[in-house]
Amino acid sequence: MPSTLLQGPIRPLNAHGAMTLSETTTVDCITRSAARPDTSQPCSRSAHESARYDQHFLQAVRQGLAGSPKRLPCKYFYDQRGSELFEQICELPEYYPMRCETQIMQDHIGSMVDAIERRRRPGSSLRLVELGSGSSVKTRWLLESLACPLTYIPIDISADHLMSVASGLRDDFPGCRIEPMAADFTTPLVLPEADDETTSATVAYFPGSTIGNFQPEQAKTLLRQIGELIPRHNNGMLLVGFDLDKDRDVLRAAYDDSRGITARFNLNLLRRINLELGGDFALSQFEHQARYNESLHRIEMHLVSQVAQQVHVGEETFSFAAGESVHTENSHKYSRQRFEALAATAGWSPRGTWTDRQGYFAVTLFEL
Ligand code: AVJ
Repeated sequence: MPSTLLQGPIRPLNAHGAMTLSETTTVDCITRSAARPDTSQPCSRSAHESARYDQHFLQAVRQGLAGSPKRLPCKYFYDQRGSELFEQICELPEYYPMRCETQIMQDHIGSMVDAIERRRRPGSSLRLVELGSGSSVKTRWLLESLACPLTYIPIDISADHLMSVASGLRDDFPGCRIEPMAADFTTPLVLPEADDETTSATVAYFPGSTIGNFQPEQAKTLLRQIGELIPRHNNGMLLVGFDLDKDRDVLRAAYDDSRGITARFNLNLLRRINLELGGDFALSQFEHQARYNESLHRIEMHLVSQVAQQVHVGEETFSFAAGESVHTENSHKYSRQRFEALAATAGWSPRGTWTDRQGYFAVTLFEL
């Protein structure tokens, strides 16, 4: 059953040829789990095998380094090494988001589930759809607490990892239907047909503050697309985690830790270009910077060229001035009000918000 879902085509929702989120040139990130490399391709390739380069990655790098200011999309952070470094980041004392969100799920799962259950017809089935499910760690609290019948649809671009996570969940939650879908959630998707007779509600789950990687306009488009996944008559809900605006020293430390793990994570992007696209970046000639952009309420990660230099990627040459930066990531921080206003423009109304004791992070339940 799930294998047919995995192999099935991902049909675009908008038949009018409108630009989808993933096609716009300004999109700079999708979820870390959605960005794992295609494991059907070897990781390092010689420069002569250019036909085997990841064309999307190559195209993004060419375009990003040719532009001014220079930038690279953060979704490419997460090869094997990058995913490991991100896991190390989550263990750092300075990096609070993962710990806070986990604490929120642990402490408030009861009232979150009550708020969701109130919207389902008694005895009917509920669908839980996760965008960029990765290892489905935080989802386990929901799967343990939501009533059956329950169908869980984890969506992730990394098909192999998705299948192994799904089989683990089937063992641990025999009462749930697990229907994995290998797809890039930033493209418009169509969910497998729900049995309308028995399914009375659908909850989209979007944890991890991945929403913060999108600029507000893109975030709005994505939130609207999530709403369009859910059939009109089918009580649509969205449970989303986002990072709250806070003291800028706390923010800066979270993205520029004293052990230099975040710096390595950022520089890994250049290492990856060297390995996979035939680049010759000298990593020691670039410095990691985390800047807090006050007016845009976001942390920006940059790689700043320490000297005037030329770098090659395949056949192409890119010139860097001393002090010139490559902008690699945005991580937007919201107040509750600003996030709710953004979601409202995409048709969502808040029904409950839960935060950690410090008020660093929030999880909000919205309804269509
Ligand atoms: C995985 C997108 C939530 O923005 O905090 C961590 C990525 N970047 N340190 C974030 C990240 C630098 C992270 N997200």
